[in-house]
Amino acid sequence: MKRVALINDLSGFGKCSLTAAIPVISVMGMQACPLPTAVLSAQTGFHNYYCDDFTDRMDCFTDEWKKMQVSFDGIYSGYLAGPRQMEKVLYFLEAFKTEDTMYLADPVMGDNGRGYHMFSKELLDEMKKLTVKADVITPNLTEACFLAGEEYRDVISHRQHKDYTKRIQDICEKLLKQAQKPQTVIVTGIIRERENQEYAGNLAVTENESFYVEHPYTGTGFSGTGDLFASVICGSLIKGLSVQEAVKKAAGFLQAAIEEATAEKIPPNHGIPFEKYLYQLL
Ligand code: PXL
Repeated sequence: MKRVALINDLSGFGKCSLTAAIPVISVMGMQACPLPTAVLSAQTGFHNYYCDDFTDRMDCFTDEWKKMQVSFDGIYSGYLAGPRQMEKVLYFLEAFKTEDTMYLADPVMGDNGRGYHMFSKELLDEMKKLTVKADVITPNLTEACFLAGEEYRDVISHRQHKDYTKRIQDICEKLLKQAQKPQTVIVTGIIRERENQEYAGNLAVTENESFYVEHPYTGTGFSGTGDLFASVICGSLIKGLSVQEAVKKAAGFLQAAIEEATAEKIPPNHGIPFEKYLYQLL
C-alpha cells in the first residue's frame, strides 16, 4: 500500500489540515501517516482557540520513524505554526525524501492578500526553503504573490483584463525559476468575473505545459478548501494521474461540497461538508 507522510496541524474545528488530508488520502487507497505540527481546539480563523505548538516534538516523530525503517511514497507539508518548524520539515525530508518520493509543499501563509496570524517575513523566508525543494507547490494567489515578491493588490487590479491569467502565469514562471528542481506550480483561488458571474480558477504550470480550470464562484472562501485541494492533488499524483487530471478531480470534488455549504449557509470558518463527496475520490 502506498504511504504518505502528512506534516500538518490537527484542528478540532474548521475541517482543515489533518482532518481534511487524512480522509482524502485514505479514501484514495493510501496510508496516511500524520506528523502533527500543532494541536488546536479550532483553526485560527475562529475568534478564540487553544494552540499547542509541536515544534519541539516534531523531530521525535522523524527519529522514531527512522528507527522503524519506514519509507514514504509521498510527503505533504501544510500549515506550519512558526518559522522553526521549516527546519524540522527539512530534517524530515533529509531522512525520508528519495528520488521516488513526491514532495508536495502547500505554503499555507495567508489569503485574500493578508497573512494568517502566524505570518511573518521570517516565516516567508523559511517557507521558501521548503518550496524550492518541492516537486509540487499549491499556493493560493496570496501565497504565490508572497513567494514571488509580487504585490497582491497590484496583481488583482488586473482582474478585468483579458491577460489576467497570463499575469499569474508569469508569477508561476518566476516560482519555477526559483525552484531547485523541475516543479509543478498550481495556483488556487484565482477569482475572475465574466458577464456578471464570478469564477474561481486554478492555474497549473510546469516546465512544458500550463492549463487553467475554473468553476462558478459562490463568493465565499470556506476554511479548509486549500487543504482539501492540495490533498486531492497529492493523492492523485501519487496514484499516477497527470497534473491535468489531478486538478480536474480536485476542483470537481470541491465544487460539489462548496455549493452545498453555500446553499446551507454554513459559516465559512466551519468548512465544507466534503465528507459526503469523498466517494467521488474512490
Ligand atoms: O486551512 C489553512 C489552515 C490550516 N491550519 C490552521 C489554520 C489555517 C488557516 O487559517 O488556522 C490552524
